[in-house]
Formats: sequence, C-alpha cells, structure tokens
Amino acid sequence: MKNIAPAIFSPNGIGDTKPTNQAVLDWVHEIGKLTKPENIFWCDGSERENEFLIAESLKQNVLIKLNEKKVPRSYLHRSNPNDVARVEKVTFICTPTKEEAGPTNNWSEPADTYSKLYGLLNGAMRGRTMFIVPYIMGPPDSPLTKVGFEITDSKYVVLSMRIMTRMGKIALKRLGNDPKAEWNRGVHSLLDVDPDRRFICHFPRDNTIISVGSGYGGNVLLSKKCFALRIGSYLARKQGWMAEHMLILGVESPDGRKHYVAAAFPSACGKTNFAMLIPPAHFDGWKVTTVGDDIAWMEIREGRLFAVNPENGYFGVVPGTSYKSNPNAMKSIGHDTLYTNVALTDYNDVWWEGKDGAPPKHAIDWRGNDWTPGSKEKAAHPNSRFATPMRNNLALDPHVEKGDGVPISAIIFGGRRSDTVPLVYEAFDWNHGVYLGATMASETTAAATGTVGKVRRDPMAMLPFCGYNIGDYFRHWMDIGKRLTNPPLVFNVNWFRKGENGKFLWPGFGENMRVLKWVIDRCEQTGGALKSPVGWLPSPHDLDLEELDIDHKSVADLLGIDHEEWQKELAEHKTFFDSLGGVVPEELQKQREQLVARFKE
Ligand code: GTP
Ligand code: SPV
Ligand code: MN
Repeated sequence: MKNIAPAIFSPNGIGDTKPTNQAVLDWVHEIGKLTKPENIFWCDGSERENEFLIAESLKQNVLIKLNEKKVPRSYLHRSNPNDVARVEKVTFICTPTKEEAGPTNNWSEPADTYSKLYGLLNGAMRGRTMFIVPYIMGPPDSPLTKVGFEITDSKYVVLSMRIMTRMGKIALKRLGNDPKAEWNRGVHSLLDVDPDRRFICHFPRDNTIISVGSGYGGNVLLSKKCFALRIGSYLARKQGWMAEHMLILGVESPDGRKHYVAAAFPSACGKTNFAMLIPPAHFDGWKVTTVGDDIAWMEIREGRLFAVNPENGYFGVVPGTSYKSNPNAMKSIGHDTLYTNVALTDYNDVWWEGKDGAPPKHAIDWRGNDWTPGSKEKAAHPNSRFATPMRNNLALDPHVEKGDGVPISAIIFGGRRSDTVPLVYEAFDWNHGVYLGATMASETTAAATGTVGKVRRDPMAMLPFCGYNIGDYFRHWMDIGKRLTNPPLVFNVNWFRKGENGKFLWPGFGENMRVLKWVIDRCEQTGGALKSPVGWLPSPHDLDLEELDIDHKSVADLLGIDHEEWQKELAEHKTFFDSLGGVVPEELQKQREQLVARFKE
C-alpha cells in the first residue's frame, strides 16, 4: 500500500501525553499491534502541539498556508477527488441482528465486519504515525457530556478534531482512571483512499466506530455524525435522552424575553445559516444567538427539554456563504479556519461560488487545476467546507458552555421542497409533531455522494444518522413526549418552495426571522393561525412582512395548501410507511389516517 501519510517525529514534550486509564492503553496497544505504525503520537490539545502538527502538515502538503493578511492563521486542504462527501452506501450499523439496525440502515454482522475491517487495518499504518485524539462532546461540566478517543493516521483529522471538539487533556481528566467508564472507541485509517475499500462501520453495543478508506468530513471526524449522532442516538434511547441532527439558536426580543429553538434540517438544507441568522433592519432590537449549528443532545428536566451542543466548532458548507447571506459566518471564517476543497487565488486567498465580489481572473480549483471564470468546472466543490471554532462566531450564545443546557421552546423540522410544503405551519400537538418529523422529505444535496435534487423521505433529518431501528426511534420520540409536562411546540418550515418561474418564492436567510418571529409568537400564545388539514397555518397578516419586498401572490403561494399536491404527498407518506415493513408505531399510522380524514372534511 502506498504510504500517503508518512510518519512525523516530534521533539520531547510533544505527542507524549499518555492517558492513565488502563482500558484506553489496552485498546491503543491492540490497535497498534494490528496497524503497525512507525510511532504513536498522544495528543494533548496544546497550542505547541497544534503548531508542530501544522508545520509538519505544510511540509507534507496536507495543508496550504493561506495569505496571512487576508485570512490569518488559516489553511486549505484538498481531499482526494474521489472522496468529497459522506458515503451512505458504505456506512453500516453493525448490530447482532438486522432488525436492530432497522429498514433504513445498511446492516452488517458484527463479527464478520470486525474481521473484514481488521484485515484491512492489518499493517495499514506502516511507516505512518498513529495519532491518539482524546476528546469530549458537550460542555466540560455537563451531565450529558461524553468522552471519545479517535485513533487516526491523518494529520488533517487531528487538526480538524481540535477545532470541532474539546480535545486533549480535558478528556483525560473527564475520563479518569475507571477502566469501566463509558467512552467511545473510534479507529480511522486513510488506507489508500480507495472508494472500493471505504467503510464507515458502527458497533453500537461496543460503543465503537471503525472508518477506513476516506479522509473527508463526516466519514472521518468520528466525533460528529458517527459518535454524536449514530452511536449517540443508540445510547440516547437506552439512557432516556435524545441525540438529534439539529441546530440550536437563541432568540431575544427587544424587551429581553428569550427563547431557544432547535431545528432539524437535512444536510446542506440551512442549519448553519439559520443558527447564525441576523435579523433584518425591521426587527430592530431582536437578537439571534448560536448555541449549535448541527447537533443537539437533549434531556428532560422539570418536564422540559434542555439542549446542549456537543461540538466545539462548525464544519459548514462554504459555497453560497457571503456577507449578504451570512455575515456572521463570513466573519467567523475570516481567520483561524481550516478550509477543505475551496479554490485558491493567485494571492493565496480562498474563493468559492457565491462569495462577495467578482470572481478572480485566475485561480486553482479544488482539484488543484487552473481555473478561470470561463471554466466549465466549479472552482470550489459544492460540498467544500470550513472548519472554524465556535468562539469565532460573534453571535455565539452566552450559555453555550452551560452544562445544564438551554430550555427548548420550539422544535422546527424543515426540508428542501420545491412544491407542496408551505413556508411554515405548526403541529396540533407533540404526537402530530412527531408525525411531521417522521414524514418530512427533502431534495438530496451534495453533502452525500449520489444523485442531487431527488426528493426522499428523511425522518427528523436523521435518515443517514439514526443508529438503530427507525420504528424504535419514532417510538422513542413519542415516549419522550409522554414525559414532557411542558413540551416544545413543533413546527415545519420550507425555505425552498419555488414559483412557476422556477425561482425560490421566499428570500430566506436573514428574512427567515419573520418565520422565527411567528414561531415565538405561537410559543407566547400571541400569534394568530388558521386551522388547516396539515396543521396551524399563519395567514399572511399573522406574519410580520413589513418592509419586505414580496408580492401578495408569492405570499399566498408560499402559504397555500394545494389539495392535488397533497393527495400525492399523502400517498407518499403511505408508501414510505409501507416501505418500512411494519415498524411504524400504531400512533403514527393513526396520525396519517387523521390527516387523510382532515383533507376530506
Ligand atoms: P450541513 O452542514 O450539511 O448539515 O448543512 P446545513 O443544514 O448547515 O446547511 P447550510 O446552512 O450550510 O446551507 C446549505 C445551503 O443552503 C447553502 O448553499 C446555503 O446558501 C443554502 N441556504 C441556507 N439557508 C437558505 C435559505 O434560507 N434560503 C435559500 N434559498 N437557501 C438557503
Ligand atoms: C452533514 O452532512 O450533515 C454534515 C457534513 O454536517 S458531514 O460532517 O460531512 O457529515
Ligand atoms: Mn449536518
């Protein structure tokens, strides 16, 4: 196997912070014996370590240093062109029975899978450095916080994990010396980045993840989709909490009343943008703050849901990010940021489609080829990403480090739907809300490899991330509801409905504040709504549309329920439930029948 990640040799005092927990040491020893690395590098998360790893990564062309004046302390990484997104078809849930993984997951038998993966890992780190990355997910003093270790032979992964998680000594401290303590085992090797030998496998019963053959994003930053969502959702059900693909934002009114909202949108459907929203001028005095942009861990206290963001940074979609669409993101990624697969200008600045200003006359595209505005290819890959620490975000919520989490007033589901689904509506109650989540659909995006733009059901935006049987997941949602005396209201939004001209009807981005304001009004029982078959629907005057350049017809189209389209939609709900082969809880089937009946009233 070609050595694409040659070993590095660190001076004394760097890479030698060994944990003391015997269970960790035994596991590292076992993986070391298998993968046969040249040496072992124990990460401590220090500044000195980071500088050393960056210097070595520059030498090996894993990173390109960006213009220090334009983007201080920032770097560009290019992944293998065959490796630019999550790959769902090689992502597996390895439970003893196929039934436990359920109808929506790829399943593979644990013993067979371990032996296949161990075969691939045998000698895989020869001539390479094996990095041990200790990290915690969640605020340091939260009862929800969990420890993980990722073994990897990729410097890019180590540098990214440092941004995306609270990494290093903090995790060793949290874990302590109890050999029976709960912690997640993650093993990652690039191998030779061959799509035919790329597998992302989860062993929920062993709290273990093994990922091979990729060097990109959600496939390899094992803290994120693999641990915080797939293994996380499995643990959450067992332990009575929730792990969800949700942003968390705070919204404060001019008179200082504050609510927190969690929202589940599928990959590349607007979570980061919504979490960093800046209200338009008309909403003078309103403030939106970010708790998290991708993942929420939630527990019940005093009959309410409280949420923490387990992450420490944002791994966000770059294309389309501009001062117009997301000024908070632009400022965040203007320094101390690790970019992946964007274009590089002749001034060593970064560029992407949708960035403010004119495109550069010449650039190097994400593949490393010459690019000009006349080129047919995109300069930045559509799924190019930034990894930026959350402390860069000027709109960071002051309670983001709060161990207790923030109380959630509303949950919003949303997808990318050109038709059928109105701009916003509210569920009648919790179980109806679960139905909205269970039946949501979205057009596929570049965040995962495969066809883009095809509508698929993506329950709670968790289709690729639920680590167990989706029927049991639905049941878990309803069980949580039974324990809530003060449940959040549940909403569905769609920023992506299109008019007859094929253009988005809704301006989106900052203007989504208008929808958020209605959500808050409903939470405070001041907002008006009409009863419709699908749920509580605002009439145009219930939304604050002042100073917004939008015509009456567009608003009517955005809020309209087209009965013909909905007959098709209802049939698709049935097809989806049927496709799950009997795991859908009775209550949700009943919800569907009631929905059908309401359309006949
Ligand atoms: P992941 O990181 O993959 O989970 O994505 P995400 O859900 O955080 O999506 P993100 O906010 O990065 O947005 C993805 C794409 O949707 C970007 O190209 C945005 O420009 C676009 N987008 C986000 N919000 C809106 C909106 O309100 N309206 C429109 N039309 N596009 C939006
Ligand atoms: C997503 O796809 O939902 C992401 C990007 O947030 S990745 O980390 O690659 O999964
Ligand atoms: Mn995501």
